[in-house]
Amino acid sequence: MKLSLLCSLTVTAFTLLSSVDASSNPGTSINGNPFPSLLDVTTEDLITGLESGLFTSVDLAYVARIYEVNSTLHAVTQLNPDALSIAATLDAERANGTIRGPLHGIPILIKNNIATADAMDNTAGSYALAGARVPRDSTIAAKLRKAGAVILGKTNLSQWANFRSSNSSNGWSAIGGQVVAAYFPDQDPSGSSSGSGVASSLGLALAALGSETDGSIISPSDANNLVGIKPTVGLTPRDLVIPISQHQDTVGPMARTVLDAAYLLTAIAGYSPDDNYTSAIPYPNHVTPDYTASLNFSALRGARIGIPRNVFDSPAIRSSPYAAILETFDTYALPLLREAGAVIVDNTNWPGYDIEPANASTIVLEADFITNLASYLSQLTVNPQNVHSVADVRNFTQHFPLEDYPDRDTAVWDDALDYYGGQGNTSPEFWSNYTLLQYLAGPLGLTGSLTNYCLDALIMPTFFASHFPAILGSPVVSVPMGSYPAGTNVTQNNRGDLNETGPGIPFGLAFMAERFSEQKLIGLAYAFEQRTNVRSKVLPLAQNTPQTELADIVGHKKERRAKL
Ligand SMILES: *[C@@H]1O[C@H](CO)[C@@H](O)[C@H](O)[C@H]1NC(C)=O
Ligand SMILES: *[C@@H]1O[C@H](CO)[C@@H](O)[C@H](O)[C@H]1NC(C)=O
Ligand SMILES: *[C@@H]1O[C@H](CO)[C@@H](O)[C@H](O)[C@H]1NC(C)=O
Ligand SMILES: *[C@@H]1O[C@H](CO)[C@@H](O)[C@H](O)[C@H]1NC(C)=O
Ligand SMILES: *[C@@H]1O[C@H](CO)[C@@H](O)[C@H](O)[C@H]1NC(C)=O
Ligand SMILES: *[C@@H]1O[C@H](CO)[C@@H](O)[C@H](O)[C@H]1NC(C)=O
Ligand SMILES: *[C@@H]1O[C@H](CO)[C@@H](O)[C@H](O)[C@H]1NC(C)=O
Ligand SMILES: *[C@@H]1O[C@H](CO)[C@@H](O)[C@H](O)[C@H]1NC(C)=O
Ligand SMILES: *[C@@H]1O[C@H](CO)[C@@H](O)[C@H](O)[C@H]1NC(C)=O
Ligand SMILES: *[C@@H]1O[C@H](CO)[C@@H](O)[C@H](O)[C@H]1NC(C)=O
Ligand SMILES: CC(=O)N[C@H]1CO[C@H](CO)[C@@H](O)[C@@H]1O
Repeated sequence: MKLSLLCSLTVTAFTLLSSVDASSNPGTSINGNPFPSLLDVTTEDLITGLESGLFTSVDLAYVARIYEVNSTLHAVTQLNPDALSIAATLDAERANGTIRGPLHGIPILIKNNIATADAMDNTAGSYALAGARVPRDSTIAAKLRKAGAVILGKTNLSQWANFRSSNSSNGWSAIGGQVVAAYFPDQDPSGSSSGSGVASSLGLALAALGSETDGSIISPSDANNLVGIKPTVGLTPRDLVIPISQHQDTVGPMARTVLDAAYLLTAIAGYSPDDNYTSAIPYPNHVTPDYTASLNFSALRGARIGIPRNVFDSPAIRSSPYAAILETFDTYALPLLREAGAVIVDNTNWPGYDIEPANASTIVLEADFITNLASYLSQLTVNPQNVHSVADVRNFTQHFPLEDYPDRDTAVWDDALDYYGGQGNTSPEFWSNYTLLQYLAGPLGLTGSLTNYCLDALIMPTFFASHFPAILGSPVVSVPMGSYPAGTNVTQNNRGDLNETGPGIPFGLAFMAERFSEQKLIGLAYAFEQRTNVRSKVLPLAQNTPQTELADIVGHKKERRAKL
């Protein structure tokens, strides 16, 4: 109250097109209506085409683009064998006048840690969970289906959402192989929602869902030229999503535009009795808003926006390849935000960031993982490898050759089990670390700077943005901001098998504020996106860009079914 007064001053069966037969190719338009390019198609393009009968949801359940890049980019681990029949049902509903909502008949991919009670596995990329079954859809998947989305398949990821090894690579999983991003040779896709990032960036579906514990939505959105919304922990239900941490995990959209991401967030947000963190949703009767209503071209006018510069600006960064991100931030984003009417308040620093103990946040996540993974595993109705705990999963992983142990070690679990004694999240050590971090990231960090400087929001380059919002469970919206310029030094990941920096690799700008501030952040992000349109200026490499377009699919008579 006081703050607002003060601040008011300011599978299996699929349509696969083996080749495009020019004689039966209906061309790029029907009745003068051009087909939108699948690389950049939006929800509204698809709705328009579906409403006018230009194409059907069955047409949209295309997998030809997935097949074009499956052997090189490994973005998708599994297709939904029911997708075509689901799409046909939704087409029949539409023909009958029943439209479930804006996502009716729209293809969406989901990360392979979001469970579905159908023919698809939910493995987090590990053979420890191959063949495991859940008793029902996760609430997230159920909400997508209710909204009419066609779940086209599951995306590859950093195995266990990057919570296993100290010697792995972003986007590698035993089951899915190595995800590679599209903007540079052997580009590190970032992670852990790596496949969701690559799939959404290349139009393998309208958009994808990812999950984040500390960076796993916004970082691959950063590296893949996408809009990523990391929702407040508790805004989107996490039941039957393979967990790391109940305190930090959240599921959110990775899309090509703010509007597409807002449509998806609107569909998946909401209270669920199966995830009691959603009881923190602050709206009357827990009814979440229509986030598409938050898009506002003028949202930046008068907005007070802070920059916690101590988090990302240092001589070391300035003399690394990452300096290009800071250059773009300072010389492109900030002037543009000012022109749009924002009041930029620089150096709204986070002192808590400089005094955070090295292992505290890992200790919290490891303790949560001990408790939360056991809870997930206890819900399985089929558990072929008989794994019930982190200890079981570690033992399985260390003995199963395809898990690439010991090269990809199990250091995170070793730490949790051996170094910290396998204690779950009710131990006194857990709570003292947890409460310390809440203080550092809150009053001495994000929420403190919002209050003390009377800010509406905070910004920083997405690459550096995830950590304090992760600790607090507060939201981040990332929007494309630019790409590494010509001449950028090519640098490798820790294993030397992927390129992390190099010319043309995208990066984004992150908007942050207090918990449940998504409406505000989406408004600001949209105002930035509409003035920059970076997404359309940063293009994937030609050899990584699928060529199949709707004109190749619609009305195509020669279909064949393929197994994958
Ligand atoms: C990719 O899909 C093609 C079919 O288009 C299939 O022949 C090939 O085996 C697949 N490659 C991989 C690595 O899955
Ligand atoms: C069409 O709607 C009618 C009336 O609601 C319903 O009886 C019928 O089953 C529907 N048909 C389809 C194919 O959805
Ligand atoms: C929330 O749910 C978890 C797991 O189901 C349970 O352990 C916990 O007691 C619940 N907390 C509250 C406040 O209901
Ligand atoms: C859009 O943002 C501007 C600036 O904050 C505000 O004055 C206006 O009321 C907003 N429009 C809507 C429809 O919310
Ligand atoms: C690029 O690499 C060269 C050679 O290692 C080095 O001298 C230069 O400082 C690097 N530039 C940046 C921005 O990292
Ligand atoms: C942090 O954890 C590592 C083991 O992963 C341990 O070697 C190190 O001593 C720990 N540091 C502190 C300050 O606890
Ligand atoms: C560990 O895995 C091996 C191989 O699967 C199995 O033989 C052994 O019984 C397991 N050990 C424990 C303690 O579960
Ligand atoms: C980490 O992975 C690299 C690349 O495969 C390998 O050369 C190295 O031995 C691994 N390190 C450990 C400690 O296993
Ligand atoms: C954090 O947890 C570690 C390991 O259990 C413990 O040694 C340490 O005292 C805790 N730190 C705080 C600040 O509570
Ligand atoms: C990295 O990029 C260079 C081109 O600059 C390319 O030759 C190389 O194969 C890529 N991959 C790795 C792992 O270095
Ligand atoms: C759909 C798809 O691309 N599946 C691939 C997932 O990754 C494995 C291992 O790299 C491939 O064998 C599949 O074809």
